[in-house]
Amino acid sequence: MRKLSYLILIAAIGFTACKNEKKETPAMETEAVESEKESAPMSKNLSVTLNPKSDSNVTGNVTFTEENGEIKMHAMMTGLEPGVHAIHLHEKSDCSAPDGTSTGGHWNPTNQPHGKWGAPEGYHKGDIGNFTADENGNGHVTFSTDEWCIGCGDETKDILGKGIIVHAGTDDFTTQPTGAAGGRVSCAGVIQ
Ligand SMILES: [Cu+2]
Ligand SMILES: [Zn+2]
Repeated sequence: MRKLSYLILIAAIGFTACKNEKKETPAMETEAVESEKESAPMSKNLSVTLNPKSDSNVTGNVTFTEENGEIKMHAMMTGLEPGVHAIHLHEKSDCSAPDGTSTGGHWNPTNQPHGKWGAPEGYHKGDIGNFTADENGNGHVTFSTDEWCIGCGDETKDILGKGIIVHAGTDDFTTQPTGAAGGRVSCAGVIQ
């Protein structure tokens, strides 16, 4: 009888230990997955709002998505004058000035001349280019590149902390260093 209860005791200890072990393992796995999510925040997906500048009515939304080392930008705007407008990344995310000049000049971390994106003579990393607003004042831009990143820390690629500016006029791709695109009618900071 004593021998039997001893066996039961061992069995009970064994069972408890086993149960604890089983409980702990999935709990630790869950924790690991959660901390992985935290260390890679929503940095691969960013959506920002364009606000009117220079007494315009131009509003909009710009999304950036990073996938396999490529950034896709999609901008949608309303309230534009029908016709061709420039859109650039400028060097600062500060949209506080009524005319948008607080964003500084074009984002140009590689010290290149202003130009058309991909031009052999050079171009700024912010030289997205021109788009056309329709007769209702709506415009949209899709743009993709592997020369940008979202939050990678490489100052020649990282768009975080930059500003998006929509211009009243057209980028001529030759006037230095602005493209003579006219006033700044809408602004967004590229911030999380
Ligand atoms: Cu600009
Ligand atoms: Zn430029």
